[in-house]
Amino acid sequence: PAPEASAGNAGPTAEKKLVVGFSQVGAESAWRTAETKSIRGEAEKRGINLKFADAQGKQANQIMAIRSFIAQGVDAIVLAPVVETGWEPVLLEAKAANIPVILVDRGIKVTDESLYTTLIASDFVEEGRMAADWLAKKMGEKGNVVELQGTTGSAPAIDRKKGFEEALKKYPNIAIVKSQSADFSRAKGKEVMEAFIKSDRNNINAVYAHNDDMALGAIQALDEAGMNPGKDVLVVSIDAVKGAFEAMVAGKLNATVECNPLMGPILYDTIAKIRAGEKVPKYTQNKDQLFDQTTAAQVIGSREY
Ligand code: GZL
Repeated sequence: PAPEASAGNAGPTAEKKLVVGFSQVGAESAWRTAETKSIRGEAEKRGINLKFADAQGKQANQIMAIRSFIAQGVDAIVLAPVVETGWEPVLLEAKAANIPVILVDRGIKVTDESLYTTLIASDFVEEGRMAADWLAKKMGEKGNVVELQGTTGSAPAIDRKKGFEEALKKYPNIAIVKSQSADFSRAKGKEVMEAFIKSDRNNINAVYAHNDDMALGAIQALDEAGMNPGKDVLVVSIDAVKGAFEAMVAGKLNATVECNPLMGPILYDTIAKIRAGEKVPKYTQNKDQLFDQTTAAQVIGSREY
């Protein structure tokens, strides 16, 4: 059958459409949804043929998607890796097929760094440090913190924990008394917080959540237990999604560190440079900043995600 008429194949003179395969982690949080929207929306805007695969949080699905992109002979592969390890075999196949791999939002651990061209992501260790320093001051540099970790084995969960603990070394009277993964999801954040409350409600002065979705779940649990989140129990998290600003305006969340998900434009600019044979840095850091209740009300209207 004749190829369907579309702007992409207006005839032999038209430039061939760029074809990009994107293996996305899943749809576990508002941040993730915003990232997907940015990457898909920008492809649309630029007339790029984006093949999108949602892995529902499973590395095996991401590996299958990458294999399929290789079989289709895409021009570039974009990967938001759910965990840090286990990528060598499939990335060797992409390298053998001479298809550049661009990592977005999370890094990986590989011995051979040539297995990916570049990483565009925030510095999660720095985010953890920022959250800890802000919380320590707010707590008067003393008290007990419970921690809701992100997805086990993921770069953000490992590094946000690392940065938080590193900064807490300056505050010997603050202790992390409980720490457990709630997989970056609101529902699990509520569940794990309920368990923390059940086991030791009188020894919780603050909550550190690796993302806003888990923090919002924890706030729900604290509210239901009558524990006055944002006042009697401080809550600090990371991402700075719209829901976090709403919770700060309501006085239930105390602060959130922005981790920008709007990767679309910088991603396709980077792919264009790679295809033009330009040198791109191995790592491009997205800049982050902390927001708290002092500015939440005037900033919320301008938030893009
Ligand atoms: C950070 C990203 C994390 C977000 C979470 O770059 O990988 O995963 O902080 C998301 O909200 O689930």
